[in-house]
Amino acid sequence: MAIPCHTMEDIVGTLRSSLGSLGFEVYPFKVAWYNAVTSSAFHLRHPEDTLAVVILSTPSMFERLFLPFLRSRRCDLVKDPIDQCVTHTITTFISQHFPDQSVEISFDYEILPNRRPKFLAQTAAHVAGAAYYYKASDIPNPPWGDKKMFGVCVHPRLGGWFAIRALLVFRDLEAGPGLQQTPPPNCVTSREDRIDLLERFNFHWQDWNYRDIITAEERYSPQQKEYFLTPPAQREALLQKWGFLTEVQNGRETEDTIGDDSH
Ligand code: B12
Repeated sequence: MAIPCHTMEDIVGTLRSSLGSLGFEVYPFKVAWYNAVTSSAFHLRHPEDTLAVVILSTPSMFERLFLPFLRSRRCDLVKDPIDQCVTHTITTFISQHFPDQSVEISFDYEILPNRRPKFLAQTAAHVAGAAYYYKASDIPNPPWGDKKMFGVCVHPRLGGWFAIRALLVFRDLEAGPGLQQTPPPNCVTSREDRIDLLERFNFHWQDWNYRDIITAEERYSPQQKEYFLTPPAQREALLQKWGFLTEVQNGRETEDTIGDDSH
């Protein structure tokens, strides 16, 4: 039975203790901080003091949550399995723990009809103090001329070994003066290192070296690397090889395996 939570501290504490044990990190921020840096087309349409929370997945999410999710056979292979797992976990968690709150949930992979992402994950991570967002526009006299270079966030403990998964907006909750903005740790300081980082992310992102721009305390396991290095179209075959998928997920199984819920 969920206990209604009403204060920002309760909410953030509940999110941190529960989602933390599944391999997520949780960072609160105020809508005003995000809107202060983005152009109006990307603004979050909520009053400026509204509590928002950005959720990151750390390397251990794969073993703590994703593999058990696959074993629970909730995965239907219609959507990306990781997206499905994160979506299921977060939406279920919010409805069970905060039934009295109106929470708008957005996921990193959601794109609006106008082709814009529902939220700017990197900006949210930066303003919340989670991971510094390094952008070409911050580099004086950049060496690439007018070429469009995508920016990248670096986490002080995980380097690039993480993903930004979701944004929660607690529509009726004001964060108030108890929440003060802390800048994210700036761990790539020199111009040369920032150029190196952006070149790794833009020109060689497939080799994942951008993730090791600083020494990370935690990295993806060999199994997780194998999963993400497998092209999406071949992941179903990989999961089958690992023994996670049975024919039930393709809708072809007999009833005796349905309902085995070990999640
Ligand atoms: C569309 C998209 C792509 C597109 C285009 C990339 C892009 N950046 O536009 C493509 C397909 C190319 C792509 C590729 C990749 N992507 Co991508 N992608 C996205 C996605 C869905 C949206 C990005 C977007 O459209 N941004 C819109 C532009 C306009 O935003 P912007 O450039 O940041 O501009 C804003 C800021 O500059 C801000 N701003 C202005 N001033 C200031 C000042 C400050 C201080 C701050 C904080 C902000 C700020 O205002 C601007 C808007 O007004 C995000 C997830 C998400 N929901 O955000 C992932 C994301 C950026 N991708 C990610 C990754 C990892 C990748 C890949 C490595 C592939 C992969 N998934 O493994 C490659 C690498 C890039 C490459 N070399 O190709 C990660 C990055 C993680 C990180 N550490 O930063 C994200 C965050 C996904 C995630 N779940 O973690 N991607």
